[in-house]
Amino acid sequence: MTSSPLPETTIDHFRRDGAVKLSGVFDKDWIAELRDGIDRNMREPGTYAKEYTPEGKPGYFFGDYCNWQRIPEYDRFLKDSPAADVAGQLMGARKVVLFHEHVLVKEPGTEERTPWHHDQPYYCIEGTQTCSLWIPLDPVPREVCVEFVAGSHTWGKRFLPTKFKGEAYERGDEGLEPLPDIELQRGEHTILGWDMEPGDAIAFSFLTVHGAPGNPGTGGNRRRAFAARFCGDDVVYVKRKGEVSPPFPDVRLNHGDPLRGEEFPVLRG
Ligand SMILES: O=C(O)CCC(=O)C(=O)O
Repeated sequence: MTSSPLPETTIDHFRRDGAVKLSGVFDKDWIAELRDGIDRNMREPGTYAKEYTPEGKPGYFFGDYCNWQRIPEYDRFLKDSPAADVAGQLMGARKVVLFHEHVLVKEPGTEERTPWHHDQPYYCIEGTQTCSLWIPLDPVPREVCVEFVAGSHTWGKRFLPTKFKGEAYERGDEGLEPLPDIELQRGEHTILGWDMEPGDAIAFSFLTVHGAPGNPGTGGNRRRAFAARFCGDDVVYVKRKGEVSPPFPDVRLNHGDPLRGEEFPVLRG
């Protein structure tokens, strides 16, 4: 589905800051579709599902990805909602390819942070036209929202990945450096985050440094989020020396190939 043209200022802010809030881009039917999909996903977790909350701790932090081929609600959303068109406009891309979807649920009382990180160094892709849409399915106040370091996608840096449980990857790719302590340096950066309602989304580049607090769950609020990840014209598949996530074990592309095939459907262009 095509979306209305985004305001020029929204596109400019996405490119300048590496993250921008999009207000009211998905109607209530698409939000209901994704909520149904997450219900199904949590009832029937996939091969990669993770529970990040340690035994005995309050709340529940659940993550899973690469399930769109078996969860019809995700498949419909990714192919038929305005998401791919929105991402294409932001990236300035003619072609929009689905990379994958990622679900992150923090139930009320969850204490675990999502550590500060950026995504591209552990993704099996390279290129500049990248866009994740972080789509909350519950009201998310600013203090619970994912946060972004404005402009960090232009730092020209590649940071060592950190798993969501906080530990480093076993084998990082070559040439990666440790991420500075963003929490300690908060005052030195412009940190972006927003009050979010269902229907809103945050678009961000795969290189933008981001992290998220836990979810105290004031008023019993869940924090269900669906992240849809898209690539544009200049993105290619790469074989990394380090560990990648998602692993995509069945992909048979060569280093430098455009993304295509069953795992990476072309959604536009
Ligand atoms: O939802 C979260 O806690 C983190 C989101 C995130 O890291 C991502 O979508 O890349």
